[in-house]
Amino acid sequence: MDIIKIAEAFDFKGDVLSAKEFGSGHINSTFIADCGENKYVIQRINDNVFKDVDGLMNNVFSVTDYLKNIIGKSGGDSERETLNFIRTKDGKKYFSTPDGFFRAYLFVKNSVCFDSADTPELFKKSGAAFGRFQKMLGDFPAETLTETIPHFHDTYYRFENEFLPALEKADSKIKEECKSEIEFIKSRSDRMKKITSLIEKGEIPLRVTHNDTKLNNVLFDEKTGESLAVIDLDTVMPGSALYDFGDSIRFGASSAAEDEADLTKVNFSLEYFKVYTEGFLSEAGDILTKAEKENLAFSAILMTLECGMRFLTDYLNGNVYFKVDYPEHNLIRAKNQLKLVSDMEKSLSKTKEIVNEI
Ligand code: ADP
Ligand code: GN1
Ligand code: MG
Repeated sequence: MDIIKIAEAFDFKGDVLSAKEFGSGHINSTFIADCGENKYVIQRINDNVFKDVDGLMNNVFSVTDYLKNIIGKSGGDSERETLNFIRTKDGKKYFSTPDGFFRAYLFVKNSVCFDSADTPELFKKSGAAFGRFQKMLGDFPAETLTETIPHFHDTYYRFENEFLPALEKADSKIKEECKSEIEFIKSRSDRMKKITSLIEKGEIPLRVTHNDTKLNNVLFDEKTGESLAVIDLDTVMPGSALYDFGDSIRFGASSAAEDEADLTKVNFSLEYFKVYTEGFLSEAGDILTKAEKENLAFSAILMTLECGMRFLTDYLNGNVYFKVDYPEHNLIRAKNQLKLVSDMEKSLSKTKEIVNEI
């Protein structure tokens, strides 16, 4: 795959001088193309994960157009505060090649992403960024969006249709190896329908949500340290604000990385839970309903359990979904997430109290 050739298919300003791989996500492959004055991000869309590339690209173009309009009206800089996708020279939203599907957008200069929050202030800012993102998309017509990954945060669906079938097919040696994790997940299947059934009953609203709210999906200004933009928009689709809140806590309120193998280092931080909640509610507090607020603390447990179950499912399936650096990577990630679930369960009365106080 010649990434320079791919870069040259896009309507960039200036000649492509170089292009190199970049980023640490588990799904897409990211490259930076240098065109002198301007730099661009190029991504190969993982079409094993995103089956409907056309629908996906229509989503991200329409969401970012919508955001650019809001940012512009409020006097912001729409070239830095959201993604600016660039079409191909022949006007297409992405470039199809035998090596896969590629899309491109402006690289935001002097920006930085963080894989962990060294300070509570940083994590609080990410909460405000995701809360603001939620608020800005409050009136976006949800029915125009394609569901890029159906049942993405339907935890019980994933349990029944992905985890149990993977278990069924796995050989007995692997099942023995993961026995305690399998039991841990199975014994919690009763609570997996909680958020989806609140949506079905109309007790909490379906909104346009991000659905992959890891800290490293917020771009910060390198000079001011302030948040700039929410990125990685492939999973923006109808969902619950609880998914966004819970997934951020899962990733950012842990004392260790998602794949830390030494579980004594993996602890849930109440301090980080508190500051994130403050940040998130400072922006989205006015639009969230009472029922949503009452379930914020629980959502962190559910999103962490779901992610642990997804990692374990992928391990049982032979690592076909998430990128891995070594064969047990997904098992380590699963154990790590389930340790966090235990911690969060023990802290549930405290996290509820924190939400109430805020
Ligand atoms: P992934 O699916 O790999 O998580 P992301 O869209 O989150 O892909 O991008 C990966 C990384 O690339 C980000 O964490 C960030 O460091 C960098 N990045 C992405 N978009 C931009 C941008 N517009 N400007 C600067 N850096 C970016
Ligand atoms: C994946 O692409 P990335 O790394 O931001 C995954 C998320 C998981 C996350 C776990 C489309 O996100 O759902 O929570 O890994 N994205 C998709 O780190 O499955
Ligand atoms: Mg990302």
